[in-house]
Amino acid sequence: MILLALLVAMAGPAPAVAAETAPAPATLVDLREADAPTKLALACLQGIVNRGAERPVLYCVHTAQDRAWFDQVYAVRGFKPEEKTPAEAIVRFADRIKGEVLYDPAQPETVNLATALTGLEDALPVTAATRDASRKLVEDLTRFKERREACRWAVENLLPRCNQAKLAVLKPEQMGLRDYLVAEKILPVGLDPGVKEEAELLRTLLGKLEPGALLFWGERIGTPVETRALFVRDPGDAMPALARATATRLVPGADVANLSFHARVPAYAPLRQYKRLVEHHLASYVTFLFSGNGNLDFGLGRMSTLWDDAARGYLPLGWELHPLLAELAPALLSYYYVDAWWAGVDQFVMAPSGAGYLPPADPKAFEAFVAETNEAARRADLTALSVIDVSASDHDRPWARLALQPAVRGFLAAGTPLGPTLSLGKPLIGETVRVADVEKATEAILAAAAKQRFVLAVVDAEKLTPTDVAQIAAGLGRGIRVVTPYYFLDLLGERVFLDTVGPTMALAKLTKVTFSPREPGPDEPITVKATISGGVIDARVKYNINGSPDFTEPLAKIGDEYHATIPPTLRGGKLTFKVRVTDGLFRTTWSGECALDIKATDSDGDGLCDYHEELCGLDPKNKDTDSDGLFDANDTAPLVPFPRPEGVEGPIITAIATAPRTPPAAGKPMALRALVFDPTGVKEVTVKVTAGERDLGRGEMKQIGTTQVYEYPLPTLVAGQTITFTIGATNGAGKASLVTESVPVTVGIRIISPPTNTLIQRPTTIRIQAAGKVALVRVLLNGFEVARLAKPPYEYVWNPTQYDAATHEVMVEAFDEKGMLLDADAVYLRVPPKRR
Ligand SMILES: [Ca+2]
Ligand SMILES: [Ca+2]
Repeated sequence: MILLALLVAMAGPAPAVAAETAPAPATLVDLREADAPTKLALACLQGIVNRGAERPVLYCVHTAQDRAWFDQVYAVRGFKPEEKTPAEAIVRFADRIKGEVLYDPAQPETVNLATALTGLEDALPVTAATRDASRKLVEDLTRFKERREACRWAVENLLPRCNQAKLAVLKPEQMGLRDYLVAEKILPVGLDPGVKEEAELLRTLLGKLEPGALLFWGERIGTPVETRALFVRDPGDAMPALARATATRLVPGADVANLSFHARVPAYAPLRQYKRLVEHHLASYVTFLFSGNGNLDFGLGRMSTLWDDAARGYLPLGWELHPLLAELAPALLSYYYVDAWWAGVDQFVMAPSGAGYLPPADPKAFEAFVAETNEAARRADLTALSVIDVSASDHDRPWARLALQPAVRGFLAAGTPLGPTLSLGKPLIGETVRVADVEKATEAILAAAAKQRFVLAVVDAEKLTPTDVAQIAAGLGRGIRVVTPYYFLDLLGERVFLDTVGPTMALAKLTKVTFSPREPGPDEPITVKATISGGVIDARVKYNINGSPDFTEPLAKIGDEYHATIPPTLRGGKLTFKVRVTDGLFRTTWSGECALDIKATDSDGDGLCDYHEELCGLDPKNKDTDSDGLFDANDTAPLVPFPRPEGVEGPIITAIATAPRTPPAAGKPMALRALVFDPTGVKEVTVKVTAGERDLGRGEMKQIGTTQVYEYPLPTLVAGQTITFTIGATNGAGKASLVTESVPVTVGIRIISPPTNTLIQRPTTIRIQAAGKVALVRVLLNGFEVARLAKPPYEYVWNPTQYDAATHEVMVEAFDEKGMLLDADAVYLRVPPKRR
């Protein structure tokens, strides 16, 4: 039995590709089969021609992933690929080549020197075999017979002419990064910090750079535990220690390519995160963080593979992103952000440790590091920080200073064994479980959750995928809730505060909520301001767009007011929000609901506004960009035609689901929905509903508006039944198709009175109806349990005189005898101001 969630299909297209009016040609060279001298020549040429260009013009394919990025992000965002061989590309850009630099493949360090020189002289690196005598010979590097000698010459003669704010330590065989080195005139050296004399030379070299200089290191760094071990044992001259000692910002990463291209294409969507709200009345919380250990190439390589995993987008997950990607690959970063916006469950955390792999030891450099980290957090909305602690004492710990930065929201300290705590009011937790094996991790999380309420599970991204994590999550049971990193930190902060400070008599009063602008477009953030007096433990905005799941932003105190920014909705429609305040007695109150229309043009009338379609690379004037019959708004891959299932000649019937929830709940009004489409159009859709042998009715499924979703109202269902739907449809060509799906009916609970938004002035009975085998009904007021009802009638008398004049949430939950949550329902009730 497969029931696709309708919401997923309704959520619309996959990310991140867009058409602009005049495509710019980009030369695409496949280097996967090329020899080393060709790769070097092309990477250097790429740096020369992309440097300073308004739009980059040369893209090299070193790996399949390079090709995938071009196709996913650039080919449909106004870049027209012109595939050329390496030789053709050199001819194409011959006028940009001012000479040649001769190097010796037998003396690998001359490759690094040649890279620097081609950057300085706009020359092409050549060997004796590839030398073109018609071009001027700028420099002959074949005189160098020894690595250190070559490096010393480079430090004396090239470094003064090179970029003083960036350096690279690179093995000569690494080609990917070289285009960027050439474009930015960065000197690469092949020094090994593990060799004593070379470490000294490297130390001298780093000392000549500007404070806070970036050090690109062509190696992939290990786990934070390994880094910590390095410092505990002996800092020695390992690269992280050397960078920390010389106040350079280490940027590790082995497979990085095309940065001269990526860095010159701006982000095409706001780099803002959308944070799913989770109500907090369950026992323990776990957050999974996919960690790339702070390597720059994680976001460019391995993460994009994991991103395509079938389970990604269905389970709340955290992903570490290197903050420099906002500068070095903004368009690729927007790809992740737009995609995360669709799914609503992926969140990004700043990779360790902010504006450099490790905070520098030098106090002055550290201040600069802190300011840079705050700026990076603000720029890409990466306000949860993954930090590595290699300090000997609490005094030196980086998070205390970072916690004072306004953009920093909390810390996840990978590799550090540390329970949940607060650092200057900002939540902080160490790694509870390292996830490298499904079974062991499941056991470890269960064991940890028995001891502490919050579990940070850091996932080894090299070994495990989102599918593996979904398997772990399934093994945790209902007592442990998987949440995104941001809400995890918010809940943790609130909990630790309550545990350490305890309830206080500081009562809070929410008196006013305003927002601006009054008529925002889909690309504009919305600022919400609230006036709250008294002691506030937590204040936040809860919002949704067109009935989406709820998202949240915290309100931060600015002057006398509290402010939050709702990110741009990216689509037109109705935005609704409420403000929730929790005070010192852990009482929560809600504001009334604010609703505003986000005005946006939808030229083709498919339900997606033009701005939204442009973001996603769709044709705003064609409701079915790939002509597969499925409108863009319903198409999860709107640029790739939907493959017609074998043997199906009539319309494609998919995303069969019951609403408002699947599986259907007993005793509640329910409807059946299906997405039905065909390139020739759909003529008729009918359904037959049965429970075992019993006929529960049949009829026509009606199209909802002009969407491709068809609906049929269901009779009242009984828990324990299995319902079978047989849907038939015919298309414009008269061909028919038939699909059958079965689903069991589960328990349903609902509040039958009073209805939501009722004004409550005197003690009022909340009447609850539960259908099916229910062992327990819980009643929660503003998230806190006020009653447990073991048998019907399920009723609770609520006395509003003890509550503030505000909107209050009443939630009911049904559990089975094993304590599994079966269903829930909620209403909002208003208490008017009291008369004296
Ligand atoms: Ca449209
Ligand atoms: Ca389509």
